[in-house]
Amino acid sequence: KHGVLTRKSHADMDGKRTPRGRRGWKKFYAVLKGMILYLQKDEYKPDADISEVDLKNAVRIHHALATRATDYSKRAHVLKLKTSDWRVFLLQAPGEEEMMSWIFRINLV
Ligand code: I3P
Repeated sequence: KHGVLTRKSHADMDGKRTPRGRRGWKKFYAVLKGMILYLQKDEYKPDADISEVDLKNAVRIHHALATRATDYSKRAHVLKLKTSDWRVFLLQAPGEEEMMSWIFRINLV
């Protein structure tokens, strides 16, 4: 599965709130492959190598949990992704259906 997702980092690996200066929203091209959600700078190219920056932004979603971000109301179609290493991301999808589809696919892994 792939598509545009806009990401906000809410908590880091230590479980603490992501500090100010790193809490901004950033748009990515998301690709879910196996147990990894790649958040890429550019559009998906099936045969292209993954750049170093894109690898750094990749999120392991094994044992992660995706839910609708019911406690976040500033933007619409936002899901909350909690990873097994205690990170928390807010991910905004382009629409409601897309958001539901990402939640379903992430939790299926
Ligand atoms: C953050 C940025 C985010 C904002 C966040 C700010 O600043 O303005 O858009 O979240 O507020 O800290 P920075 O880019 O310097 O990290 P919202 O869009 O949700 O308001 P927050 O600290 O209340 O999460």
